[in-house]
Amino acid sequence: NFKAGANGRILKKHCACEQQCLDRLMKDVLKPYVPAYFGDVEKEGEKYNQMEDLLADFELPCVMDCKIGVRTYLEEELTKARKKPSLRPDMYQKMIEVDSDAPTPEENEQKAVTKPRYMQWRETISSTATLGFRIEGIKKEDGTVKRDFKKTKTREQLTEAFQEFVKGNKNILNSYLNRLNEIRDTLEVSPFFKTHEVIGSSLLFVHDKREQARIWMIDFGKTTPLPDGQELCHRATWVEGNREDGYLYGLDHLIDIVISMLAT
Ligand code: 4IP
Ligand code: ADP
Ligand code: MN
Repeated sequence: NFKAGANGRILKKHCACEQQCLDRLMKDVLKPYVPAYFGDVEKEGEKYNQMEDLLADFELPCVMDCKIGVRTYLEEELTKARKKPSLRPDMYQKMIEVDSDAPTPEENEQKAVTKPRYMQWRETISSTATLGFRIEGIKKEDGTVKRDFKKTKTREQLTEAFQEFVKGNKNILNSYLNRLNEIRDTLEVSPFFKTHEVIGSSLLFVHDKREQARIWMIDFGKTTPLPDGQELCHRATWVEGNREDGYLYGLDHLIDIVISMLAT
């Protein structure tokens, strides 16, 4: 999905939806908190979006990807699955690898599940459904990647994972907290954020042993504009049709956990 680009840039497989978001974000108050976008390019017959490599200024970066929001799939994926359910054997396999008791008898017979069914299951076994965010993965400075956070669900489990990520370093934690507060303050006044449903987007945490620590918003492949005149509050409960994403609901919890960690 990714390719190294020229001078501190990366190439991500092109997606028109993400391109439109990045174009709009470059003109929004959120610009400092998203990777700089340099338009699309074609390489070896494939189209890419070209953006700033957020790791470029770090020395052996530690990286954490947290997916924000209470919902991780689009409403249209629900409608589609209802009208014309497409069965996903790959998602059934991913499900039984984590919990062989999770599928219903019918799903076991089909050896397949629908996409929203899988996504909702992922939301409820992790912290997404209750706290509005989850850890997707952590890369340590030695380059090793840990992805087994699928069942990381409680405040205590999240605190432990964060603690291990920063290795108990309070300077780093404090820089992260300041950055999270800046991002929240900016989201609350951003015209882009008011008018877009932000699904499947992550906050990317990056620090190194020089105690440089920053956070950016990434992944706008499922971020979609609302119809003219409609706005989201991003904290309200999602009910089908209202398109609420729980982005700020999740960010509030994330900030609250970091504050508690700094207090102890
Ligand atoms: C993945 O599930 C992630 O949710 C992907 O989201 C999603 O891609 C995949 O759907 C789904 O299979 P696991 O993380 O449990 O493997 P992301 O890309 O944000 O990580 P979408 O297409 O929804 O962005 P499919 O339909 O692409 O398989
Ligand atoms: P996908 O849509 O395939 O899930 P993402 O945009 O979420 O792709 O990116 C996947 C991973 O790639 C992130 O978790 C992060 O580690 C890395 N990444 C994404 N964008 C950047 C960037 N601009 N600079 C550096 N690393 C990035
Ligand atoms: Mn992603």
